[in-house]
Amino acid sequence: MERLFKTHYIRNQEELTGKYWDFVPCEGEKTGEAQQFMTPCCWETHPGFENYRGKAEFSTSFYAKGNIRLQFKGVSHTATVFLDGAEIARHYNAYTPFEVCANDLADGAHSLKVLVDNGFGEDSALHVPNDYQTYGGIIRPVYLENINSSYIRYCHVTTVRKGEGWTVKLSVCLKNVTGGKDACVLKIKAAGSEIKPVEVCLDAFEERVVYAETECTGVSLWSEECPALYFAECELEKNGTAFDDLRERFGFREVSIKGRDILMNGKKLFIKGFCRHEDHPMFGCALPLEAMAGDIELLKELGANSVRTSHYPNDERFLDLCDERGILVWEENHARGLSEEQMKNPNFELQAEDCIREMITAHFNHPSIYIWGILNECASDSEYGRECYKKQYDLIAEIDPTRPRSSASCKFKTDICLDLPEVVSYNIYPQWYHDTPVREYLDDLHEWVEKDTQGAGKPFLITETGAGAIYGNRDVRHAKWSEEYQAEALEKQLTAVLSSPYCSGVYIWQFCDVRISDEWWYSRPRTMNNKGVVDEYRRPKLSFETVKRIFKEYSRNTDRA
Ligand code: ADA
Repeated sequence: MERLFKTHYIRNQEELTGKYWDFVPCEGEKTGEAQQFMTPCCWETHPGFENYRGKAEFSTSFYAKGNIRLQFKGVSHTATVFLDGAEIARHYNAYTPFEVCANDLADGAHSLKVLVDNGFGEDSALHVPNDYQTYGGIIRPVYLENINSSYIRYCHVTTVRKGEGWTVKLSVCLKNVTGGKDACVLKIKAAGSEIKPVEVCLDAFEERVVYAETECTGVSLWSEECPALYFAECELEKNGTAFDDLRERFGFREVSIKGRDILMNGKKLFIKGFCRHEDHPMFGCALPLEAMAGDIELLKELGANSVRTSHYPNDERFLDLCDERGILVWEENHARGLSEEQMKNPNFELQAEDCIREMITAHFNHPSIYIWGILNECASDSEYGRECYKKQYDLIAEIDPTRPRSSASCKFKTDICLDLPEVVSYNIYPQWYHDTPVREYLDDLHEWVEKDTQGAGKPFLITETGAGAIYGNRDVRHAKWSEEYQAEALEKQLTAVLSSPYCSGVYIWQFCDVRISDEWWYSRPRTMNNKGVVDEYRRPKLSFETVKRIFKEYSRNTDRA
């Protein structure tokens, strides 16, 4: 299933992944040698392709007739799509979905080929050698849909409190795939409340957003403790017959900022979270649903109430799980540690903006997402960097003004962007990269933010803190890289942050150990980032119990603000 709930009752949808595709590498010793790879997959998990970087072809075939839409949930990192030999789409970025429509297919078998590239170079501004692995492959599912004349591209739902009830605002995007006018009727139901049908006449190939709203009372709110979910159902009808539909899921909740607090439905959020990469030795970044659900169980067991999708938009099924389990999500666009020079790559602006647009369009309705993040640890200390931050923040506000924005900074007292977002966030590593006592370091930093910047008076989050430990490395000296050292460092870091009167919470770096780009070997034993509280196989380190204990101790700030 595409999501954790049924998205269509009328539109016919077929998963094209979940089966073997032909795989042909285009580079190296095995060039041209066809193999069979189960999809979705990362080729690095296949014998002989563990270190393959470059281009490769994936192909399959399907039966269809008439107009179709292909949905690619994630191809890492550049996809060129060919249908029956003709190029029909190109997309950059592993972590955001894209779609392409094709018209008037003859009744019968059709070939689909995806040329996938995970290479590094000037063309790729966001996927660069980094402290995580850029895998190669069709990493998330692909869907084939039969389309009539027009279809519902997306439906965005916003809930706004109104007195004792709620106003539900909907933006429904319709697209006519044909070269002629298309007159149809849009029917919408939100949380069971029916909206007056809207007549629309779309011009040839027109894409149009239709706005509608309704009032709802007596609904349950979405919260960490009780994550109530509702459906918005849209149908397109012609001559009394429905021919397309889309079902979306949402929650009744409003996020706001009041002074130093982030509120959800008027209640202060107190974040006890983890940064998580999509990574697993058996699957690369193409985790199946069961493995994602396993991670959620471990997060719950640890007492965490939030996940930061470091450093890119996540698989929407993971977000569905967070919606269902009441886990708050900081979702961020794709970028990690880009220098000013890297941000000056001619492709940077467009690729980062596309990522933001695609991320918000696809994930708008997840009630668990309470904040959008951008540009983790990029050049927020330079004038050029600031321009980039400003543009990206402005773009988010334009597409989704309902959520606060932030950015995880490592620029200590040189950050010049703290006036831009609603929430000030810092990644700090006392007790790992330096030995300053944590509280001293934190107080000093926060005092500077309050005294010398326009970040003063805003909520303040620690978006990363942590220490490395090699699984199984126990050491009487409690030296760095031992499990003992990590547990002790996290105890100091978490206690200092969670007991400080001005922090809205903390994200531990990180949930599990992850593979990194080989280029980063010198500072990373095993060419892994070893700061996980569980290792790559999800085996708990000593720090697991430490974190669990501390997260349980700090369950304050849950009163209404
Ligand atoms: C940074 C960065 C993470 C990771 C971490 C570390 O803060 O945001 O991606 O690299 O440091 O392990 O040092």
